Amino acid sequence: MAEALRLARKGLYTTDPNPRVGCVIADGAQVSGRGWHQRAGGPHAEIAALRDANHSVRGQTAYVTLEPCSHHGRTPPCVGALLEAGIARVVVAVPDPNPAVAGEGLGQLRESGVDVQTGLMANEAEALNCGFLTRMRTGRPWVRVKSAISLDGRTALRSGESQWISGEASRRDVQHWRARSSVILTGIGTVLADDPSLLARVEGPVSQPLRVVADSRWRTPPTSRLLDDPAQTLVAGDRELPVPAALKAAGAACLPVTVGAGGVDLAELLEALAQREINEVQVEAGAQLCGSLLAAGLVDEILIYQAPMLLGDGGPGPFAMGPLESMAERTHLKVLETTHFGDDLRIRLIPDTRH
Ligand code: AOF
Ligand code: ZN
Repeated sequence: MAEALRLARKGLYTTDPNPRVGCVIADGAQVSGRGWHQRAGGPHAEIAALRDANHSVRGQTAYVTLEPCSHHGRTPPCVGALLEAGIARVVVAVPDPNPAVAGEGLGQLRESGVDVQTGLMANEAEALNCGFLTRMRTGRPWVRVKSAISLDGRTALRSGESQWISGEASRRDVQHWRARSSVILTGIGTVLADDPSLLARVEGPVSQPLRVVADSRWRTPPTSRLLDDPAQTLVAGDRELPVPAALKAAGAACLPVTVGAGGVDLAELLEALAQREINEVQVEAGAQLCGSLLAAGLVDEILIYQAPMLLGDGGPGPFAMGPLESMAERTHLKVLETTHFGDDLRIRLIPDTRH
């Protein structure tokens, strides 16, 4: 299964909106076929592994990182192909919550007399497809907030100046997280202040994430760099206000949404993104948007790059939340992992639901 997960990771930047899936077919410790899903519309991991085996795999075991599919999607069902090949045992990391599959793949295999086991390396397989699994289970994408902070917890000077806090190694690492994302979400404040391009700059094939701007009053300049290159940009603004013709003419997709006192209705926006088959959303935005997402309970993961510098009083933190009245109001997080990138420390966290 570790090998199947390694294979699945080869599709990290390209399978969107499909999950990353790997498959190893083995006879005891002898591997006879390896495969992974490369892109939507292409063969699933199981089919690739069956094709890779150049002799009969009858009676052998298939290790798959996701429950084999039982439905006709863009391609025919993998369960049928595994049965036809005479696979005797299937070991699966996680069941597929896709309503078109949802246990039916495992059920059909069992009914046909295949020995089926699930849960092997499930944590690793969950992390690999956090977006796809969350979208299928909840109808909204996985949301990861990325932020670069100083040792004193600030993302900018009081003046707003923020280039560059994290070092080169961190900035290179961020590109990999962008490349695996379906969407990079930012706010109009960041667009007006920094005019970012938000492209994923990595080597090799990558399906560029959709850039999304939360822009209640449709202020995105038609001349912004976001609208200046081949990757797609979607602007979400107030459904009560007219969409500027110049914005559409500049190539932006415009999504009218509900806007309240705090700006764009973020739950509604995320749901609309899930309907467009968006799996992972990476938020690279200012304190207002990140704070609103956190307050609404819409943050699944936080990626912090902490640089060894002090930025002094008055600068913002990653999440605007106003002063707290008591310690009981603090937000608890759980550290998943800490890694060094050059002089910076990368901390990966998730909300701590025990509090
Ligand atoms: C697998 N192995 O490698 C993948 C699976 O439209 P299709 O035919 O590509 O089907 C996509 C769905 O199939 C996807 O939403 C997920 O439920 C499952 N993906 N299943 O057994 C694979 N990529
Ligand atoms: Zn399949």
